[in-house]
Amino acid sequence: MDETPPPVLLVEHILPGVALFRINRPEAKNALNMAVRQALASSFAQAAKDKSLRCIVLTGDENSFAAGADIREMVDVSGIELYQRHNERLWAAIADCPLPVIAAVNGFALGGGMELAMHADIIVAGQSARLGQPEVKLGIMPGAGGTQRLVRAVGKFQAMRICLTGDLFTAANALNMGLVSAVVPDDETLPEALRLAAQIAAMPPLAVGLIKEIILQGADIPLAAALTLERKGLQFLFGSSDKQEGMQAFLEKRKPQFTGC
Ligand code: CO8
Repeated sequence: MDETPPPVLLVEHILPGVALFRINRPEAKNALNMAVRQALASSFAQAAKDKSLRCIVLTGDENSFAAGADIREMVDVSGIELYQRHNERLWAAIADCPLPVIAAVNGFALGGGMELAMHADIIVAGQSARLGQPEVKLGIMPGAGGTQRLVRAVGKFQAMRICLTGDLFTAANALNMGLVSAVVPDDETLPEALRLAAQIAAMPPLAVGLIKEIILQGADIPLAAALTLERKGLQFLFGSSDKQEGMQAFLEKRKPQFTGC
């Protein structure tokens, strides 16, 4: 009998230019143990080098996107051990991914799971999704952007409420706060994420890459510098074949054929 455990992350090239990463620990609500984090880091790093890819969709299952870091695995970890693990290097592989990432969130996105979703560029949530940063209830605090990405996304007063109470909130609340991009019926979450991914995958890749890079970089620097960055990105794209093709196709009333050059 085959005793090999199932992979904790399923990777599939599901549509032309689109990879689907599916966290696969249903027995633990997709809690992020070290194996999942390492698999995520190496899959994102690999995808970043794959010239055939244009977009990544990241998901869990119908019950849970990810219920946070694995508490069983953390309970006996000391502060020094945690420091020496340098988990930030694993998260960096996701944060630094040059391809657009769409999170399709059904069920729980808690703690490290919500932080993982916040690494994405677009979040599509199912109407029954429950999000939250419950770390405070465990005597700890968020450590992968759950205070910092969150405050930048929703502002001080919502971020404080979420992190200080640890209360879970609904997808509709998240949409009101600007924390997710769309809320859809639960069975539409992945299809909608894939539809967006296919749409983005058909766009000129240089423009897509620069838009992602400049929105993210620009958000953390003074406005004047960010606007310069934006202008330089636009000027750079004016030198691309895809700019010529996009504009020519519009004028000739035909579909553009982008090549990524
Ligand atoms: N870690 C480990 N196992 C988990 C986790 C988790 N985060 N969440 C759920 N599970 C397991 C349960 O222990 C249970 O296992 P078993 O069947 O063996 O008892 C199984 O999944 C099913 O869970 P429940 O029976 O609890 O299912 P419910 O539907 O009743 O509840 C909840 C689902 C609400 C998701 C509930 O399980 C829960 O509250 N989970 C914990 C959520 C949480 O606190 N997340 C934050 C964790 S801390 C964090 O993410 C930041 C860490 C900082 C970095 C540390 C690096 C090492």
